[in-house]
Amino acid sequence: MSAAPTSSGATSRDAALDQRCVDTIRSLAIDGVERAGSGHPGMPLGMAPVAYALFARALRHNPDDPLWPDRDRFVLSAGHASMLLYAALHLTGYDLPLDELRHFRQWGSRTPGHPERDRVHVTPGVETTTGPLGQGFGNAVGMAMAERFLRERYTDQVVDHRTFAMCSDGDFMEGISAEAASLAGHLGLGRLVVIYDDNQITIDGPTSLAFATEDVEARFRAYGWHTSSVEDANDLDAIEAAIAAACAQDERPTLVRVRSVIGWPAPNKQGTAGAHGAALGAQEVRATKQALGLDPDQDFHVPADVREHMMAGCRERGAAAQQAWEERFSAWRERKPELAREWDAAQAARPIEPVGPSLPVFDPGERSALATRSAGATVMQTFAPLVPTMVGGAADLAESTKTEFKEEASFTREHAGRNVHWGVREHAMGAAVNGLAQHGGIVRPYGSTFLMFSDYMRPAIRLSALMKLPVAWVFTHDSVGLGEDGPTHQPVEHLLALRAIPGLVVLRPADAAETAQAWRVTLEEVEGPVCLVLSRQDLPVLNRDALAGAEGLARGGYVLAHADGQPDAILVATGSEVALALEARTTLAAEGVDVRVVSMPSCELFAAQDATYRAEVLPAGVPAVAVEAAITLGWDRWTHAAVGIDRFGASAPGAEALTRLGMTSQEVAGAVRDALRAAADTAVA
Ligand SMILES: Cc1ncc(C[n+]2csc(CCOP(=O)(O)OP(=O)(O)O)c2C)c(N)n1
Ligand SMILES: [Mg+2]
Repeated sequence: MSAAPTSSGATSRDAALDQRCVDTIRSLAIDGVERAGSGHPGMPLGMAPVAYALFARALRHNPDDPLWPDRDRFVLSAGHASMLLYAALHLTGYDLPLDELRHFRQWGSRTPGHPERDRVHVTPGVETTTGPLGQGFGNAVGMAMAERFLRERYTDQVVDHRTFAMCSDGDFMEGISAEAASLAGHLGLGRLVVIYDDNQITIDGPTSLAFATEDVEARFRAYGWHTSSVEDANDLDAIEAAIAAACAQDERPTLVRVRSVIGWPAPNKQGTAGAHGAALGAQEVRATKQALGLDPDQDFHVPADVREHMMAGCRERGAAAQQAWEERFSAWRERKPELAREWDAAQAARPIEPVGPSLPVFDPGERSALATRSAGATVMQTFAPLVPTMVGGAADLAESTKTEFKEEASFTREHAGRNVHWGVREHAMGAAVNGLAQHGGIVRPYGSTFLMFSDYMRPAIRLSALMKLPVAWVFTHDSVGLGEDGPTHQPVEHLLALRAIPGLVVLRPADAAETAQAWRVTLEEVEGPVCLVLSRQDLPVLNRDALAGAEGLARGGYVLAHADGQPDAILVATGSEVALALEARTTLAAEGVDVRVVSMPSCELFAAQDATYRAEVLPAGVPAVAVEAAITLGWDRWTHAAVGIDRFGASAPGAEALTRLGMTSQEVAGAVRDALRAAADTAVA
């Protein structure tokens, strides 16, 4: 590799100054890692010219207003290279002072390792990066979909930007990127430009260990991408030419493969896995700076001309680009007041108007039983006009999960409709839904599949919670009650597994009315991600005249059925088991036992209520029994005993599977009697 950029194209630029900028990125990155004593110097050293080409030239961004809606998006999928991003952000004038770089990876700094995007953007300029390789690539696909959808809806007067991503070998070894690339190719996301750091090194050594035969470019071409390559990461002109060519593509996404040397020019570590994930060491840092012609005694040093060139230049260009957009945007607002109103609501991730008044009312007299997935379908149609930029779909199960907007078009290559056909690609769906939300302007993007397949998208669900993204995960076929498909399809541990994710709201409505409320709460009240867990089988439409109204769902758990005064016992049930609890209540009432039934569609929302409310619903000292067609682990937080299914299910008609696995009102009534006996024994003892 050459020590200085090759000059393959005539430019009016000051090549020496460009080189100093690139090398300043390099030196800041290795200083940050060195000071932290941890981090990843290899990719920042190798890919600094690409970061420079992007941040100082190609990206249309305004460091003084990192959230300007029409900015280009940049995703560092290989989030381990975060010092590369921090150095670029600092040098281009974002509010990320050198002191933050000095506190790389330290508690409370704005320069964490693998910076995720928080709802409020912890680090200005970080759209997102990812820890789990491949997720960021999927996010970028979602962002490009968002741009496409919004451009079509609001015209390129107001939406006209690109999504760039930087990926590593690991990103492309991960299967999720195959799914996401295939989808991006299918949709022809021409505004997506992905740069691949082909340094032929991963943690365990050279890619020849495990990635020798794969031709990534050929694979992407097969997906329908445009590809190009740059054979020397130090060839700034070639990089810029490749990016420019990518930006000229509007029909197909582009992969630019850049051959780099990890850790270049660290004399002892370049080209080896040793440069990937550990500080270089003081001697090697000095030697690297010397190789770059920098003063080895200077730390976190930014030459004045570099600062002037990168910072002033980017801020000036960014401000001008944003200003031009603001003018177009104001003119558009005046011409299109209705759309502008919609835009404002969408930017705030909210419906145009409250959805409550338009929600359907389900009358048990008209229809006595309805699957909550079917109720969900009806509810979605009623709120659809109030969230015109809500986009989503199922992973090839729309017929089953019933999550389509009926009167709306599909999201295709030709037209960005609201119904996305994700294909059988749960991993990519998860990451792209997150990307749709990260982009902004798309209200509650959603992805849907069977509850059991949530396992295939768990990393994305986890990241949605970590980043507090306003997305909806709609999971149907929520218990062994789905029946004949058998135990591979019957979720038993999934509710608990989802509840274990901090910040994720899991909502399992008991009937049609609760399903309507569940969507309302999702669209209007919960800031972060929500899992809607719905039944395949019909459930009784509860007679709300004789019971409490479904609005109680907003508090997570509420008293559904209860005689006045202190009950003898409490049944706490979720989803399909609420009807079972009501039956058991009737049985026990005939025996003189007064049972309260609490519907608990969301443990998280209930836990967030104040102690007084929680004690009203679940008074201390009253034996409480949980009922849920799933493993019982976790219910001891709320109840003294639980009726559930602590084993895998079995292939049988749904009703029989439920009965044989103990989900009967007799079993539930028996558990209440046991709990009352246990309480009495304790009292005597
Ligand atoms: C899903 C996932 N698995 C494993 C890791 C741990 N990990 C971090 S980087 C990396 C691979 C490093 O190779 P590459 O992606 O080529 O990055 P480079 O070293 O070239 O910068 C691995 C396995 C991860 N971050 N995410
Ligand atoms: Mg690599």
